[in-house]
Amino acid sequence: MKKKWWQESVIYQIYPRSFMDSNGDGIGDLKGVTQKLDYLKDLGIDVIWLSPVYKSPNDDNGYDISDYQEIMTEFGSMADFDCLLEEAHKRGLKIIMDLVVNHTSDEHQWFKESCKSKDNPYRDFYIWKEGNGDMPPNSWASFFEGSAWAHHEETDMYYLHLFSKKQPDLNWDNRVVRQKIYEMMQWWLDKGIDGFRMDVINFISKTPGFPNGKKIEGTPYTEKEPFIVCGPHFHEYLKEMNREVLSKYDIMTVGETPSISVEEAQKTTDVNANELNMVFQFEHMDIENEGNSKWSDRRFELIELKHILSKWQYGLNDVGWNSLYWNNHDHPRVVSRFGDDKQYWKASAQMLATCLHMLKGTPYIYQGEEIGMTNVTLDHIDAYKDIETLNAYKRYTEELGFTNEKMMRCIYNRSRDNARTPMQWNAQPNAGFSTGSPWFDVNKNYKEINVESQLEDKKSIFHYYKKLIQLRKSNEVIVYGDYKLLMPDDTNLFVYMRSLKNQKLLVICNFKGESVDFTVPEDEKFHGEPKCLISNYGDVDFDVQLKLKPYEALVFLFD
Ligand code: ISL
Ligand code: CA
Repeated sequence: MKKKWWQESVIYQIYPRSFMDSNGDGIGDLKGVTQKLDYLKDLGIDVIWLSPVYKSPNDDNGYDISDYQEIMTEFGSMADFDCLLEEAHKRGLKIIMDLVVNHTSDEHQWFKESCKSKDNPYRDFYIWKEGNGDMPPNSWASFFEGSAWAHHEETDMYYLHLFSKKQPDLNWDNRVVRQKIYEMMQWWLDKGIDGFRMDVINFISKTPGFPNGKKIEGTPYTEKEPFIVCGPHFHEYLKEMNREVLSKYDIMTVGETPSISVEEAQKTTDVNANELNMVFQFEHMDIENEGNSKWSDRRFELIELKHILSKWQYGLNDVGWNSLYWNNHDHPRVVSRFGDDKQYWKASAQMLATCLHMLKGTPYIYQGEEIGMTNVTLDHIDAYKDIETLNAYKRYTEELGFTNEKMMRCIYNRSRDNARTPMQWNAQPNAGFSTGSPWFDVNKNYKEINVESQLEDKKSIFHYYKKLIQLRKSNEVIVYGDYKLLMPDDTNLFVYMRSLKNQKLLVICNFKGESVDFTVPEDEKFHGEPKCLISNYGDVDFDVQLKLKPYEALVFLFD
């Protein structure tokens, strides 16, 4: 396979609302991002993924878009965007945009027209159905709780919204809708942006007839996934989009694809398929789920994590390409989730970074991950902001018998708000994020965890990430080497190998807050001079037997 720039890149995700506020109104903005470009350049990343910055009533923090070609007022102006893009490009940084086209906001002009009458030319832009007597057309639940169908009084029909009521699903089976979306994409690409992250792109094609799935225990709803995930025209529409838009530019694309299988991911990211470059799979993000529900207070098990990640490493080794991520704006902070945000905060954050960046694929860093930002535990549900969290609290405590204590534990474990507290820049008030009153309180630990202090400390998490990124630039085996899991049954260590031509990389990660013994598996032979490429407690000489310190990570190169 021909080498691609996006395979050798590291991506940094910015959630603009919480990144940097330049004008003191408490909301992060585009000028704030521009101010921090030198910081990102110093970190060494290649590409910025901007979460949505378009005009939006913010029912779901910008994932509900009312105009794809305008900037959200709080974030600035189109001139600010152009300036950001120009300044990024000057520094050799690329920018990819979030493309949210499974749905729009209900305040989008198309939807407003669509509501006017059954014969409005925009009616068919959305998914309208007659009710079932007094009931919605089927018994699918929205991802944000309640029925996935909203009743529209004036025309006495229902529209589909897989997410909030204010996020009606577009009808991709309408050729005009697809054409409008492609034109809009082209408009952004002609401005010079470098690609797209495509929000729930594998939900765009729904099974006709909208059948009910299996009943979901303890709820009035039935499963919808079999009828919305990678539906009948999913690949056809992506190929069309690729042919008409993507293939005309040197860009990168990553699809956000919840519930995707390895087989579907292969079909989507195979270079010969001409669809997308890579996808975000979700299996390791769902690892603590209780049945169908993410609301659990369980901790993950390493064996399972290794199994999932290895399945994806093997599955996309020859066909397709992996995106590697530990967190984003929808998931808890990784150091709290898979590491230890107390005693071994630094070591575990560095170990996790090592474990991810040495896998095969394109690594993503979510803002604040590079300084080990942690989850939050807010005292009361009223302090939370995220629509998913608030709706789930209501349903689980009122209908499903969870006590307040139990649900708050689940929220501490899984809420999207864990990732949405403002970026911690320094020890000044509001962590230097804003001179005003932040839209969401900063994490109380900002005096201990912030960018300024880590820039000064050469042994910080920040400097460790910087080194990991540099290693990738100078060792092909990190980008292109084949993956092999070693010691699959070990409950403490995640050990794997990467190999390319004569080179071998041995990656040993201790996921336990205790010392653990390691012995090279007997059937693995390592030839050549071993060199310790990176480690989080100081360099170690290679030996067939080693004692790993708590959360220690070691990477040896055999050349
Ligand atoms: O966040 C989730 C689990 O807690 C997912 O169900 C999430 O809603 C799903 O991964 C889709 O996410 C994307 O689309 C949503 C938006 O709310 C998310 O922020 C976005 O990343 C609707 O646009
Ligand atoms: Ca602002």
